[in-house]
Amino acid sequence: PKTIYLKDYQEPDYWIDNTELSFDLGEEITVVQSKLSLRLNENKTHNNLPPLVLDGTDQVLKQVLVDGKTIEPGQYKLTDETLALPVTQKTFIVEVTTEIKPQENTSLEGLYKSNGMFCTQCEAEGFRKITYYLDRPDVMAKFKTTIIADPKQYPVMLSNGNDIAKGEREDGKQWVTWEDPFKKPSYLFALVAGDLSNITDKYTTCSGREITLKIFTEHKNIDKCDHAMTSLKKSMKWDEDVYGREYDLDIFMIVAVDHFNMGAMENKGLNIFNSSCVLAKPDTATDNAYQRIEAIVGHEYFHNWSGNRVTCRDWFQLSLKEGFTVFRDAEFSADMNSRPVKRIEDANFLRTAQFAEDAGPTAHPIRPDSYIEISNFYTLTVYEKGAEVVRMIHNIVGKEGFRKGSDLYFERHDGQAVTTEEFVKAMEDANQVDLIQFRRWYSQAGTPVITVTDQYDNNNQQYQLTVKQHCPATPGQTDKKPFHIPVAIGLLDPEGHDIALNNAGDTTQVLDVTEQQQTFTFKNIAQQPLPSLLRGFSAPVKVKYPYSRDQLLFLASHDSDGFNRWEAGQQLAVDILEELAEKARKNQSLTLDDRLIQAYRAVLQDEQLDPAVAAKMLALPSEGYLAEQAETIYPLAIHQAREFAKQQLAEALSEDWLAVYQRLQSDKAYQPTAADIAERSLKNTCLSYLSQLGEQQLALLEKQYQTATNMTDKYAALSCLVNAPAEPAKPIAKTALADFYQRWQEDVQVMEQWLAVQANCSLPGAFEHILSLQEHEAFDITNPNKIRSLIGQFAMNNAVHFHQETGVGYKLLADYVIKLNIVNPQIASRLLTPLTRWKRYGEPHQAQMKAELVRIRKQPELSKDVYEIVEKSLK
Ligand code: B3K
Ligand code: ZN
Repeated sequence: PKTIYLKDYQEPDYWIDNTELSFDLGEEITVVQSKLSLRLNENKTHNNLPPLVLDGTDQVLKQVLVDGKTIEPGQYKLTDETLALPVTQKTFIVEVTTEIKPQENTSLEGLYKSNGMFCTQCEAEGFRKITYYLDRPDVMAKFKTTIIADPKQYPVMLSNGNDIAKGEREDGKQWVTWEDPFKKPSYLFALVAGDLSNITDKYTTCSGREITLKIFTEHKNIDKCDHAMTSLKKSMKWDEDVYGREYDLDIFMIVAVDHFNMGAMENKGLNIFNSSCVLAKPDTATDNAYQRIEAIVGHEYFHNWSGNRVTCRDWFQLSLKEGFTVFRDAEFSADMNSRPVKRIEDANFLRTAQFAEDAGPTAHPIRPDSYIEISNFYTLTVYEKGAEVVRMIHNIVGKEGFRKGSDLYFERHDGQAVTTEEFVKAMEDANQVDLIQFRRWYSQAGTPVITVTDQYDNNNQQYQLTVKQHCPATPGQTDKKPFHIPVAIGLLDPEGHDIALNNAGDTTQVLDVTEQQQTFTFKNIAQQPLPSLLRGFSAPVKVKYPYSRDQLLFLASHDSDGFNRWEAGQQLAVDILEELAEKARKNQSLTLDDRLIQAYRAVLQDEQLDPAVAAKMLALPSEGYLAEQAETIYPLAIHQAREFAKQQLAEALSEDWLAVYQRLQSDKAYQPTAADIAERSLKNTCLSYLSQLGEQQLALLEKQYQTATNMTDKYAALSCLVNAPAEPAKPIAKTALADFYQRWQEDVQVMEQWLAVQANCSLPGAFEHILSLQEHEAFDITNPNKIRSLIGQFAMNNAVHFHQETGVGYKLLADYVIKLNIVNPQIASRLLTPLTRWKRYGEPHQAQMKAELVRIRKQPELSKDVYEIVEKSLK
């Protein structure tokens, strides 16, 4: 397989101005006809007219015409991936007829079928599986699409833009034509045809235009669309209020599809969603699902400007649209719900998963330099770290400055395909700031580590912070230049109050760290302070400062920065858990440091605390986060240490858990509001500790399972029952799982949850049970959600069983990678992630994980997707 480099980017030889498509959808064969108006790219110098080289795969070419004249097979050149045509004019029309078989397309890329309905996924390079085309994001055309199908099976036929004509053919088939007035790259094309219901609503934009909103699903799911519709209207309003961005077409449509490789897709005017990211009702969806739906509906909607109106020049620029849009959706969620909690969740996720990616064999900058398969670059780095980079710019130029910058960006580049450079430039130009050094965040991979030391001079009343930065080497990048890191800090006096850092009385200051080592001096500091570092997680870096456990305990109860209060508690827990894990590994006896119990007690007894924040503060760092912190990972020791701490906390604070649990009982009707979600999350956190307490609390779990009137509470109880260590819990859990299945076996989304709760169970015997679930009716290897629920959850979140010492967990995962390599390469390559981290594990894990990677590499016909990841991991 060939590597593509950013440095080789060249504009295309030809542009496409207009694209007319027709799809005759059939059960055996689908016939695709395209008519493209082409024009020589005069920006480039050409000696003579170069051939037109179109991208295309997995289709049968039936006919080619140029300016109405047939091109015979001898005159064109066809390969597995391209069709080259001779060119004689500067502008010309190409007409191509091809045949495809969507019903056999299991890659879920291009045109495929899901539960009998036709749908598409074109980003990044799926359009070339539909027809021959210049399938690259800098080629932007106006699309007109006609869909022809049997109206009995496919009464609903949708594409981008507005429907402008429809009719019936003599053979009884129906046709409809859609026209999209906005130029777009092929990756934003979409088509849907099926027997669907919809809910309809209206939105009046800030300039008074009325937009029709529609959400389409299979008939049985029509009662699950309301939350997505509400979320859509909130998103439209928010983008007007915060960014001044108005919707542009007269109709906006969302379609829910069961078979989908990722969360959703922002096709112009016709977003296609994984049904799990759009469908919800109180008795089948959890609070998590409700919040995820709001975030993803927002994300895809926001792409209409950050991605569609202004798109990417090439796929190396992916973070231009994704980093920016993740930042936008995070701010939207923060505005709709709890801001500190959203920040805690995002930082926690980044530090667990993205930091691991940045420290592994597939580390890459948010703007990568090369790729083999672009699908492999829809990563946490491009998305989540990309969003953090945009957030840093936001913090550097301030809220108003950022708005000036985004206005300038949209105004300058509307209708264009641009690079991350244009984004940074607009921010600079609108604010007269210098982001030269800051640009290194786009080109250098790896997580910088800042090491902070301090010195207090009592005589001069001066305090000094010395900050050193270092970024570990990543593949292909050994010498890193210093980053521009905005480090927000505060200083606490011995009573725990913030010290004013300047005459204006500011108590948080951003230090612009730009050098390898820098010292910052604070004057008029009356007593030795305690620093609160990287407040609000102001940069995606690791911080090292030699806090004692007592100091962390102090910060956890006094820091005025909500994020850092949580963070201090986490650091305290990490420090204690690391020591426990080390002892567990050496088979020494374990005792829990009383300071952790004190910290938890303080949170439990503080009735003023926002319950959402309290729930976060009462959650131990995940095994994944602890693994990320470790020099060498011993997953079983980490698990043992964490379970021990959980048990000790449950016992030591049993009365507090129960008191808070009881205080939060409520018979309010379910509403997914921030306040209610917060209370449920604290209540169910208490329940999970109570579930550690053996027989005495089983009745409580059982009661919540049976009487819950919403899925959040029901699922929390189910999960606690399934994971309760006490022997008498086993039969109750078994009955609950069976009951849950009986009740919701017809509901696809609930069944995903049912598989996941079992895949996550770390109790003895759970692995055999997981193996048996592969044969269960509720599982289906052709459905990515089911793979993620059972196999993905098992490998990512069930360390004891995945990392068991016989290596059978690794083998299970590798077997799926091998099967999916043929069926669905994108999912295969994603699933592989946990194995790629082999170098960080102690033995016997390391050798066994590597052996499975080697076995995968030996498979015949490795897809580009899997090949690239395996190859990089074994280097
Ligand atoms: N842009 C799509 C992701 C497409 C992934 C293709 N392999 C969803 C999103 O980020 O909004
Ligand atoms: Zn996106």
